[in-house]
Amino acid sequence: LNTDMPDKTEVLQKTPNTATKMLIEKIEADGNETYLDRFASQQPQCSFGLKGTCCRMCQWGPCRITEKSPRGICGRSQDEIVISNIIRALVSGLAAHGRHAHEIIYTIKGVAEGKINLKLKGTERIIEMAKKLELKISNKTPEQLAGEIADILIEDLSRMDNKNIRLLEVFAPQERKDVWGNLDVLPRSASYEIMEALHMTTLGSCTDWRAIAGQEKRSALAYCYSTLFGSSLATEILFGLPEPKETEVNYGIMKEDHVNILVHGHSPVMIEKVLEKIKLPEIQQLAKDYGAKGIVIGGLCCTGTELLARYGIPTVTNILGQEFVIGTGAVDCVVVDMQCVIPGMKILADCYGTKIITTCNSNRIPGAVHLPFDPEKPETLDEDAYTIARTAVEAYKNRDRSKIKIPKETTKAYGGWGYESIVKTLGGISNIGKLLKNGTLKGIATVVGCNTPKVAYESNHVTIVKKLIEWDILVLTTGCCSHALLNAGLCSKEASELCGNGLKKVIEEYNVPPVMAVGGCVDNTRTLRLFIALSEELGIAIKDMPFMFVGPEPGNEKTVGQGMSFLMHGVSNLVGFPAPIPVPMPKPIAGSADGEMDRGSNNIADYFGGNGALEELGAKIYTEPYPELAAQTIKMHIKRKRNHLGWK
Ligand code: MSK
Repeated sequence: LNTDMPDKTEVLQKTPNTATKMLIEKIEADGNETYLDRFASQQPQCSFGLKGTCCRMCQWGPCRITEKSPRGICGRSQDEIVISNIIRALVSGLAAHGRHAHEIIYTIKGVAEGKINLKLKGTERIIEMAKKLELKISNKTPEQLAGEIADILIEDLSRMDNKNIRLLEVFAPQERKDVWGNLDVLPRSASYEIMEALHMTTLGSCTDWRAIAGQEKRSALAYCYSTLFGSSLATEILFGLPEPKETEVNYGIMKEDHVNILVHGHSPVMIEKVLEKIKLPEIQQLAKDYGAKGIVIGGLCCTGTELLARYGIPTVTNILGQEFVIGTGAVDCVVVDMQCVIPGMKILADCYGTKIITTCNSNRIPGAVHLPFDPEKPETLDEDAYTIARTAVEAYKNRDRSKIKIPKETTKAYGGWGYESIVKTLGGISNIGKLLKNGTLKGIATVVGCNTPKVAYESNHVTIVKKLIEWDILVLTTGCCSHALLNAGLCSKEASELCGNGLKKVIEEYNVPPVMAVGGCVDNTRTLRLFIALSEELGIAIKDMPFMFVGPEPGNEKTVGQGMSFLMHGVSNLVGFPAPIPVPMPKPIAGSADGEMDRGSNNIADYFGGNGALEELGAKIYTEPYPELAAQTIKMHIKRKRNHLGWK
């Protein structure tokens, strides 16, 4: 694989994102570097790291597995090392989403107790959850109920005794609960499973890779129900249910004669307040006093998709686009909260005079202005949000006008879908079931996840999805993938011309785009809820439905848990790159050392990519880095499911 890695020239030729081509060249001409340069200087990447056969879980090592030395110093086998690396990546992602959930849930508590000056906008979700959790509803205000729900969600994050995660009990389908119960992988809480996963994989602990794989399943369920469901539902309690919005997205939404403020990260609490302050006449006037015609807000990564769903605020780009957008020289300020803010962005921000403001104590950046939000110390929230709004606008006066070049591209988008809005717009669950059964829609794929420098920027996302919609497969998307698809115009009704006849009919009849952007990375739960509801409606287990999870360009450790969450529900995965899950690879890694194994661990590769997972969960992981072949694999998978059901 190392020899196949794209260089800058190939990225320029193959990326479908026309707006970034000019920026890649501009940044280079300005004498600055991006991830593309750093990626090139990292080649060839360590083949042991790529296969997960390097063990760094004690201080005797690092140990690497070869034919000459098939065990680590402590005696650990390649199977134990590979599975330990996988589970450690998964629980890092679980910790990240857990920290996200913590902030949102404690914000609900603060609002419910009258300590945080925000309103709970999601009454519908509060009532639904109160009923599901069997809370006494009569004579209680939505705030009281929300406070009680928050307490349950906190317990789901932190429980130490042997009880099940409550959200799993109330949202998971019975068929799956039985499967997980029989496998003995029902989790207690996010915190407990992180602790246990790290404990099992430290020096001198568990040496049975199957037991560690069991803990991985347990951790994946904690990930899914405590931190994904927890964050996503709590955000809906706080800010209301998402409603689809028509808007324009892409780099061209920024304006040279306006203050351009970008918002970035995952947890949109502080930014909610900042938006409120930006609307104040005195802040608007301040922008005019500095000579700007107005203020533009643009979204990056998952905070961006959150704001698109709630206010129709345009999104601009994703994790690997965050440097490109700084290279426009037109960004006055980026307000960041947590996760996926790469250090390279700050390096470029210093080159282009962009101010960075950090708002989360977990995400400090040297040289940035730091005004953190802490839901347990909310006293200065309004004051800090005001300072952020003012500081961002003031940055406009220092802009170096000689370095500005904004791509012209803007793209129509119809994004911001949620579970309820999808079901309602498509005529109800039973109607969606009918569309699937009669073949108008051949299947549903959730295509999600980060970008990877291992392919030309955004190329795998866009190539795969164009094929899927041509074959009448409805696509739901989140996170950085959704930015690629939004900017490529695939989340607009105009993309109907690229669709097969069935999907075209659905677009016309129900006024929906072929690709529905359903939020940030935690909002994959919206897709999961749709899969669960459809399976219950049709009386068919999810594992037998024509669904697939697709992660073409995995990056963050959080992506391991995303795929595993769907796998646990019986939804097969198609991932673009094997590491750190060493499923059977299309070809050996080039540049491997003499005597090095072609695959990290045959046992684990065979388990996840073969009969092991299939027999236990009814699903498996396919790996395919080449997008045309990946699309074919998805098509064949969906076709097999339909044939099995006797659907044409
Ligand atoms: S932001 S986790 S790079 S999707 Fe959610 Fe994008 Fe992946 Fe971060």
